[in-house]
Amino acid sequence: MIENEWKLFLAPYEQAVSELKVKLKSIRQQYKENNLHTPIEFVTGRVKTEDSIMLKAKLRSIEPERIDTDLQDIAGIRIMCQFVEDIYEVVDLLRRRKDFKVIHERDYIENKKASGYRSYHVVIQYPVQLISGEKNILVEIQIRTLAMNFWATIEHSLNYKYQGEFPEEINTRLEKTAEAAFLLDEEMSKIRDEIQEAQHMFSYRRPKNSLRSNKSEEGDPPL
Ligand code: 0O2
Ligand code: 0O2
Repeated sequence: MIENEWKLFLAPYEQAVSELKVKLKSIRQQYKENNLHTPIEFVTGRVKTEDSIMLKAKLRSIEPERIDTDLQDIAGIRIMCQFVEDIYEVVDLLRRRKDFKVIHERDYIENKKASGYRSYHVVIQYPVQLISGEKNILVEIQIRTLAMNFWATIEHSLNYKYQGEFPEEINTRLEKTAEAAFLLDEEMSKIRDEIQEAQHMFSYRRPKNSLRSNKSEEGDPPL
């Protein structure tokens, strides 16, 4: 594909990611406005680059004309949660949506990957409205706790450095840190009620003209 063809090919994916980010952030907002614990901590999204698409297609022997059906994560959304229980609440919310259809689910929490990776993956079919009409595209939504995200982010950068061929020592340490992250999630779940009560008290006491900007208030507890 030449540059302009790539631009046209990726445009609906860019649109889907932008729309979904707005929709999912609005779920968070609705929970907050109703003074309820929000299962969504923050949302990020990205569209794969041309290079990354071509590389993955080559590694999987996917023909160029099948890229949009066989590569499910050209558009990717990531939802971060505080607790493992929140992940399953988010998955339920996604299943009940009327504006897209869940077509695949992969539970890498119950069935962690050999690398130690944990996350819940949902692939949806999302209709994008274009001037040429409606186009259904696939979007991969990864739902994970903050601890799972911390581990995956670090492992991803190491993977980039070592191209998956980790020295034995790093491999062992990564396995250990994956278990430590999981243990952290388990321990947090055990004191979930206490944490949520504290967070609820914080949000009630926070003055409306707090000096902190809205952006930093989004994810962190207020000062
Ligand atoms: P990116 O954009 O760099 O994150 P697979 O056959 O397992 O590779 P498949 O069938 O495409 O993958 O789907 P899967 O496993 O549900 O999702 C793949 C994506 O999940 C990856 O995207 C990662 O984002 C994430 N992921 C899966 N396994 C791991 C892992 O061991 N470590 C980390 N850090 N992330 C993982 P990409 O293609 O790597 O792209
Ligand atoms: P906003 O401005 O409403 O989106 P973009 O839409 O381009 O700004 P992008 O590039 O998809 O966002 O993702 P980005 O910038 O990585 O992060 C999206 C949101 O997640 C931003 O919040 C970030 O502040 C928030 N975020 C990213 N990493 C973390 C983190 O480690 N912890 C917490 N708590 N939040 C994080 P907004 O204000 O919704 O951005």
